[in-house]
Amino acid sequence: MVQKSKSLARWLRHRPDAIKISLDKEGWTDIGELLLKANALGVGLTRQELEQIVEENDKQRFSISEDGLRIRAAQGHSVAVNLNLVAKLPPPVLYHGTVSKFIPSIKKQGLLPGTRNDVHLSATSETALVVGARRGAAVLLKIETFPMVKAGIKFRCADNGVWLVDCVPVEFIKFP
Ligand code: HQG
Repeated sequence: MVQKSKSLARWLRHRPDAIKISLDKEGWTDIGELLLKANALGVGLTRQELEQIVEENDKQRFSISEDGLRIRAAQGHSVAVNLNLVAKLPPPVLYHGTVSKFIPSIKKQGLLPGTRNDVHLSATSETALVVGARRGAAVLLKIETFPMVKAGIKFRCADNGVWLVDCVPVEFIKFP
C-alpha cells in the first residue's frame, strides 16, 4: 500500500504522463480512468484500496471530490496546476525545515519553490523539523507571517493543513 501511495503521489503531483492520465486545471483527475490506466500498467489498484490510501495517508496527501468521482494531490505539485485555494490569514508564525547547505542561498534569495509550484510552510516546528530531516540535520526557519500579509503576500492553506506561498523574502525569515 505504501508503494501504491507513493506511485499515486508521483502521478498526481509530477508525472501524470507516466500513466497517461490528464489533470484538469485544478489538478483533479477522474478516479475510474486512473484505476483503469494504473491496472493497464500492472499497478493493481482497486477503488477500495484507493479510498484506504486517501483515508490513512500519514500526511493526508490526497483529496477526493465531494461527488466521489475525482481525486487530486492536496499539495506538492511540480506540474502546472492552480489548486484554486482561497487566500487565508495564517497563524502569526509558520515554520520551514531545511538543511544547512541551503542556508547561504536562502539568505541571498529568500525561500523559493524550487521544482514545486509553491513554498511549503508548516504550522508546527515539529512538522517542519521532520520535513527538513528528509535531507540531513534539520535547520528550523521561523517565518513571521503578519508582516508578509501586510506586504501583500497571499497565504493559502492546502486541504491537509500545509501552508503555501509563492516565496518568502529573506527579511521575513528568522534564522537560528
Ligand atoms: C530549499 C514533502 C536553496 C528548501 C515534505 C527545501 C513537505 C532553497 C528545498 C513537502 C531555497 C526544496 C515540501 C533557496 C528553498 N536556495 N534552497 N533560495 N529556497 N530551498 O522538497 O519544503 O512527503 O521542494 O528549504 O514533507 O522540503 O512529498 O520542499 O529544502 O511537506 O508529501 O529547497 O514535501 O512532503 O525542497 O518539502 P522541496 P520541502 P511529501
